[in-house]
Amino acid sequence: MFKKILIANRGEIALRVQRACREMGIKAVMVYSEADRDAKYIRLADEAVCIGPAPSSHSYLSMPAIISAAEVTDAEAIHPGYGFLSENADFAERVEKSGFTFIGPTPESIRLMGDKVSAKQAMIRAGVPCVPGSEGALPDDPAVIRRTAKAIGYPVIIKAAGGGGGRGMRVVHTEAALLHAVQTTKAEAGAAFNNPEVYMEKFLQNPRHIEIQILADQHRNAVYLGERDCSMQRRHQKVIEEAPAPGIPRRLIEKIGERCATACKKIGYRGAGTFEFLFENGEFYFIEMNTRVQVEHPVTELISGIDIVRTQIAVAAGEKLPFTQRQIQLRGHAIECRINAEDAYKFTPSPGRITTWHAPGGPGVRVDSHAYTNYFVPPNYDSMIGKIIVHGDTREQALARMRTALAETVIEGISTNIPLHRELMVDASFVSGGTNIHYLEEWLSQRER
Ligand code: MV4
Repeated sequence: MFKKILIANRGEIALRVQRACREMGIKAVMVYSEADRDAKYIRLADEAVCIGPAPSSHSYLSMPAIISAAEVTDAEAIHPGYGFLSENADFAERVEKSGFTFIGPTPESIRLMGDKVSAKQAMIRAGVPCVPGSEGALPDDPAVIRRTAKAIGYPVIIKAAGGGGGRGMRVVHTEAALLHAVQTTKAEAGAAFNNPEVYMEKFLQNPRHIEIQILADQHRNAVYLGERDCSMQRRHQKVIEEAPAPGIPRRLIEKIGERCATACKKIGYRGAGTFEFLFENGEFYFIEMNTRVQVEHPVTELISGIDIVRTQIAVAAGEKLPFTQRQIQLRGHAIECRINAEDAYKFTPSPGRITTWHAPGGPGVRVDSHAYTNYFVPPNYDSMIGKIIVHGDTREQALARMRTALAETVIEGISTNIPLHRELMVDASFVSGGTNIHYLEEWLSQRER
């Protein structure tokens, strides 16, 4: 096992990975920007290295700064967390070429999944069901583009190969709008991702966002840890996640989960990963794969009893998965509320000093956060300052525990979205379960203020 790992991230996930290291008897090297200098998780570290000024482009996104920090501290491996450089294949490659282990998949896997056209082609070959669409990238020939859309049937969606997570896509409802939409999306994709390739899919109007968590080792073993429902989102930012997904029959989850695990074995995937699906009318359609640990991984940890971060580290060190698919038992229901430093309904960022931080507790309540009383939320980064995650025997119990946890939570000095979560936890449709990806935005637009 590694003796020392460098954690190339900040905030709650940096603390989460640090905790896994401590539990495994591994020394943790934290890197930090000048804006994060005084954070408590930096003081808790075995070693800490300042990697630059507040802007992430000069700190958490600086490959030379991070690799030098690993060199001077003699770390053996680098955990990228989520966001920042976590899905950057060039970073993974430079980490490995510098003699460190990248705690994640190979650069080849990251590259394959980073290009959404090659990801989809790999999944079709591996037997994972995808949204009906163009075979690969769209050609330039207008006649072929028109014919492709006609065959798929309107509405269609044009997506950038280099996009993902909602960036670089355009819905087209009529043939009259088609060619202009393709041209515009191509131009934007070329500018934003340095890759003008686009592809076409049938546009699904009211799907749910269901994702499958997988874990794979370097010995071609792969398992799935069930699904998460991440449909409660606003502008492609998830707000609430839960596991299992309400109302989806277990046999469907088992069928798609097996397909994902088999696909991992076929492509030689290693580490943690997430297969994102749209789910509509009882069918799963693959859209993207995330090659990192995700913000919402704790809901899966709570229902599976498996420590995903610990397993990432173990398999990166070459260990075999310590469980088989048959040994994985999912139990109960988990819900996560992301706590953001922002106005609860206007969503404007609210950085600044937290004057009171009173976290909830009790049975089945987990708080993943680096914040505390007197913590200063820097204005330079994502507004998420932590997560409240609850577990119960049933969804009803998990909801009751989340309501209690939110009622106990006191955060003063900045605005947070806690009031929004309190309202959603008693909303009739959310409480019934199974709302689609548009529900939250529609709820917000109809909500009277
Ligand atoms: C779609 C779609 C409907 N049909 N693809 C948005 C994020 C990116 N991961 C893929 N996205 C979508 N792809 C087809 N063929 C609708 C979305 C979408 C969405 C997906 C998941 C969660 C929230 C969403 C919000 C708007 C649109």
